[in-house]
Amino acid sequence: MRFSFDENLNKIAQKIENGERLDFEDGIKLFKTDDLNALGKLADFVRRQKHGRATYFNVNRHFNYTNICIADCKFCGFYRRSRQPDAYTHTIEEALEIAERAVTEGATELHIVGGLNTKLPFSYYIDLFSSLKRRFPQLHLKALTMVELDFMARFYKLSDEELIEKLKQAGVDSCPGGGAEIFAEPTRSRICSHKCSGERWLELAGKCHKAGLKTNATMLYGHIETIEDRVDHLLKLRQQQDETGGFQCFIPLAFYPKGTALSHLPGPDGVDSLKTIAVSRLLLDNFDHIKAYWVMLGKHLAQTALHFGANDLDGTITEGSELTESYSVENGKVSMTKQEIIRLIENAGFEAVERDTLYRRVQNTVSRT
Ligand code: V47
Repeated sequence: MRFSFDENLNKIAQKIENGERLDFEDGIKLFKTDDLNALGKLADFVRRQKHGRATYFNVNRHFNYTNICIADCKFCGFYRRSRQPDAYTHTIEEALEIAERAVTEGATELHIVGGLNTKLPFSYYIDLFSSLKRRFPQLHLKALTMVELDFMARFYKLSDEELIEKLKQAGVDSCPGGGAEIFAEPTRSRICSHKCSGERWLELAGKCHKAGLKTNATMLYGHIETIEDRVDHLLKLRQQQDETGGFQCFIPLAFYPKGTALSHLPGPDGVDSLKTIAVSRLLLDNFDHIKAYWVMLGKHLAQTALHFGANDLDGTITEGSELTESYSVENGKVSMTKQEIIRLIENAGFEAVERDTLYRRVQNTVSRT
């Protein structure tokens, strides 16, 4: 039996077997293939070479310190203007209470992001991180996207290096991958004209890596972007990873239109999401981890994505994150128990491994298999 009825995939499979790097044209051909099974098989082959059957998850919680934001992104249903009745900024005390609950529930990570809020003094951030770190030294603070860092450097008139150092000193341990959206113009300006450019996002990620902070990377897909935009995005990330090597994980984010200025769009379907995960695994040959983010994919599609190159399901998350609730396809529900995640992974034929943010195994939580 021939590997694929798509001749392009047969040629790409050969390149992968020979350990050759895929290029832009390969990326386009992968996205355009109709042979989903063969694409999945290729991605699964690479995933098993890297990780075998191990599939990671973590116990975490998201905390969104403010929903007030000046960026006005078309795909976002979370942000508010400061005068809107449901605009909020959490106090440090509230942050500590949320972290306390997270730690009691076994969380090893707090994922902290918020809007670009011009009402906050720089001291708010320093107090936030240093208070959390002082009270919960064992809790990993994965905080602030490159877009927030760009805003802070400009707004508080700090050099990038100075800013990163101050945040590290205050307790930030690593950075999440949000804000990358789609790097290519003119698409980026059409969906988030007030955010920093793709080049700036990558520059800041490189500076974090050089300062010893690991970061993640994302791509928002399924809105107005083209296949070319997606491949361009992935190759720019690959290039940055070649240069500074500090990306831990890539997370394709499925656009969820409800409640946004792009609510007339359908969002990506299941086949598109599986293809995007698989192509990411194949193009990003220098990324160890590809995350199937179940909040946006839905639990069952995220589980299926484990056969299409993903080796991470993200976390238990738990309720109380306004941002995750705004884009959750699970009817606004954003929590899973550890047992539920382990069951999803095992039922897909993989071995569940609880990890911390830096992908170290957490003792006593591996699956039965
Ligand atoms: O930057 C916003 C996206 C991101 C919508 O680093 C939306 O481990 C879909 O980056 N539909 C924030 N997506 C979330 C994020 C993330 C999530 C989980 C893990 C990690 C990690 C990072 O969410 C934003 C934007 O790209 N987003 N609105 C929406 N309506």
